[in-house]
Amino acid sequence: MTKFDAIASRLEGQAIELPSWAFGNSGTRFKVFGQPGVPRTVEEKIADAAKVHELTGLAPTVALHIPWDTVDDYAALKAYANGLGVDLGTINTNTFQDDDYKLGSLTHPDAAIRKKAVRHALDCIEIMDATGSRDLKVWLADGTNYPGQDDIRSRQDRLADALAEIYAALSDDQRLVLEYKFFEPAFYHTDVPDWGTSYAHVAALGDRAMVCLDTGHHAPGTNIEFIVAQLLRLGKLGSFDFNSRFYADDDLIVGAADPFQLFRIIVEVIRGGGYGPANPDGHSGVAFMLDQCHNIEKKIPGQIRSVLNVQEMTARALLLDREALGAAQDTGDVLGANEVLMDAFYTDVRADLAAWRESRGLPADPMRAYAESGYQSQIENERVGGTQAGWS
Ligand code: PSV
Ligand code: MN
Ligand code: MN
Repeated sequence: MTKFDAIASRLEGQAIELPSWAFGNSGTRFKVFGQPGVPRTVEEKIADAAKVHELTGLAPTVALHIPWDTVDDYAALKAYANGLGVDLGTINTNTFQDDDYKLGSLTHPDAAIRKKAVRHALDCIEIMDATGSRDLKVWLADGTNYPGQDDIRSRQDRLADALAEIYAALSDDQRLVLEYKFFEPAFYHTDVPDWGTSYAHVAALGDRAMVCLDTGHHAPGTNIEFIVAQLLRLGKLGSFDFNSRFYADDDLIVGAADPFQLFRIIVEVIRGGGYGPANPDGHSGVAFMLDQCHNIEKKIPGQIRSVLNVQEMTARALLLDREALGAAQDTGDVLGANEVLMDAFYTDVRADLAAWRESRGLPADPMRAYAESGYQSQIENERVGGTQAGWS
């Protein structure tokens, strides 16, 4: 049995949730580039996500962002997704694109605006009831631009009260994941800037509140795998928004900027027991999601490449010889321990993965299979007037 054969079964069932918004047109504040064939409806976004799953077997669920993905009948949307072989996943709240939220949403100084933002989250929970989604993801653009603009301490208190109201509306099998980000769109301070603040809030809420770690939301040089290790140790790592970045919140293809960092993160996820399906109680099992935009490359191959990158680094992380690593660590063999880790990282698993995919009835090379499938030209011919992703 090869080393790869020994870990192959652990790749079975790996699931990476796709963001509906990755399929729409996107860009920066300088320019949104339109692409032919982009989805015009939520259903078309789901169809594109289903294509990624069909070719990779890695992406069984699609996250929705509300109100970007608003429909009349969410149960019908779920049935539509199921018909294409995928399901609906995390419901993302959006309290950042309404004039009322200029000074904040859940932290706003005006109670009426806070009430409106809480109402939005409660509406999202109703959507979760219809879609059967487990996770409500809350990311807030709340913050201030200038010192003294608002009382940063009071904002924490308002946030705690609002989150408690939202959390109380969840059913036993639903979770709240609170995403942090240290800057943008607010530039002086944000109200949930770091994992510690997110942790403080979710710990106060209860067992079904967890931290969401978006890999693009840290200061350059931050040791993200350390945060992963700590949150798993505390039982509070709920989910990832994966993407990669060179400078800011670039939302590039995960693993593109720094595959070694992705490897190190997944090593810690496995080490901390966060890899694999959730327990029956649904309280553990870290959700892998993508939060990306494909501004200049085609969307569907961008998503295929992304899930393959995660799979590839997962395979390498699973190959880590934990016994040899532990032995080297215990004897203080600094370079020996580092070598064991690097051996796993440098293992080229691409040929093994291709053969493994084929043995499971999937294309050996999903990127090529997509290029040859004719799907891209079909959607480019059929869809005229595609919509912009909610985020640009
Ligand atoms: C904010 O930068 C963020 O990472 C949040 O997850 C939003 O929901 C998402 O981006 C929108 O793309
Ligand atoms: Mn995110
Ligand atoms: Mn982001």
